[in-house]
Amino acid sequence: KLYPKKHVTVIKAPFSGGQGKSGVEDGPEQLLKSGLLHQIESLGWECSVADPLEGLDSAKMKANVEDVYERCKRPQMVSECCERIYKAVETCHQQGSFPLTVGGDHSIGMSTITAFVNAHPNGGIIWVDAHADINTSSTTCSGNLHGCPVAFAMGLDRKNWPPQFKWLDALKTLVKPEQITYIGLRDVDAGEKKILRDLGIKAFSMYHVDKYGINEVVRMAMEAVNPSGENPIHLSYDVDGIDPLYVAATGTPVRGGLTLREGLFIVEEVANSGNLAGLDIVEVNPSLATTDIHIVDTVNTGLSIAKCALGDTIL
Ligand code: 4U7
Ligand code: MN
Ligand code: MN
Ligand code: MN
Repeated sequence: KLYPKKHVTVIKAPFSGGQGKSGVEDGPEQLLKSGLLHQIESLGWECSVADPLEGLDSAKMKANVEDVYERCKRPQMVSECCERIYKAVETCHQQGSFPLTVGGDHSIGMSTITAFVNAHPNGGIIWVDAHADINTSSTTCSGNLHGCPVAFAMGLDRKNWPPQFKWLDALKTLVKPEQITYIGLRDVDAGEKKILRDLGIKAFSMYHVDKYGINEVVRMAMEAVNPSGENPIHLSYDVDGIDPLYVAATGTPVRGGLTLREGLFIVEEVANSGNLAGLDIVEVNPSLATTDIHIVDTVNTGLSIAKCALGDTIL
C-alpha cells in the first residue's frame, strides 16, 4: 500500500506567472472555500495544508517586465516558485503523505513530476490535458512557461534554458520519455508534435478516446508508463483536458474534450489500480467565467477530481 497513513497534504500553488492572464492564482482558495478539505476528510483521510509560496509578492514578481530570457516570460518567477513547490512535494514523498497540489497554472507540473521521479525512479506519469505542455525554450511561440513544464522536467533543450533554472539543472533524476503519457490531447503545436514523435512518447488524443473508448485508453496509458503494474503513478490533471462545456473557467479552453465522466473515470481507474501516488489539479481560473454557473461547474469539477483520486467510487 502506497499511503497506509491515509494522510494528504494539500499543497497550495496560487501561481500565475507561467501565463499572462490573472485569476488562476485564485484557484486554490476557491477549491478550499468550496470544501476541498472537508471532502477529503469525509473520505477517511487526514489532511494538512502547505503553502510554499507564502510570503512572496507574486503581483510584483508578475509585473516585473525585466524578467524575460529570450522567448521565455518570467523565468525568474517561475523558477523561484517552482523550486519551492518542488520542495513541498519532495517533503510529502519523504513523509509518506499524498501530495495533492492545487494550482495555479501548469508550470508547477515541472516540480511535481520531478519530485515524483526523484522519489520513485521507476514511476509513471499520466498528464491529462488538451495540450502537451512540451514546448522547449526554443520552440515556444507564446513564451508562456505553462506550455513548457514537461520539456523542463525531461531536460530537453537544456543548453538554451534560462539561467535561473539552477535547482532543476541540479536534480539527480529527470523524467524519461517512457515514463510519461498523455490523455485528452487536441491542441498540440507543430514543434511539440515533432518532439513527441522523435522521443517516442506515447500519447492518447481525443481521437484515441473516440476510437477505443476511455476504459481502453486508460488501460493502455497505465500499461505504457507502468508495464509491470507495480509502480506508482502520478497524475497531472489540467482541467482543460475536460470539455469547456463542463470547465469553462480555464485559461486555454479547447473544444472537443473529455466528457465530465470520461475525465473522472481516468482518475477513478488510476486510483483503483492502487498505484496513484500524487495528483495535481491545475488551471482553474475563476475570473475567466462569464457566469456564476461557470465558476461552480469548474470548481466542482476540480473537487470531483480530488474525490475520485482519494477513493470515492460511489458504491
Ligand atoms: B496548459 C500553447 F501555443 N501550446 O505553448 C503554448 F497553444 O498548461 C498552449 O496546458 C499551452 O494550459 C497551454 O502557449 C498550457 C499554445
Ligand atoms: Mn492545457
Ligand atoms: Mn497544461
Ligand atoms: Mn489551460
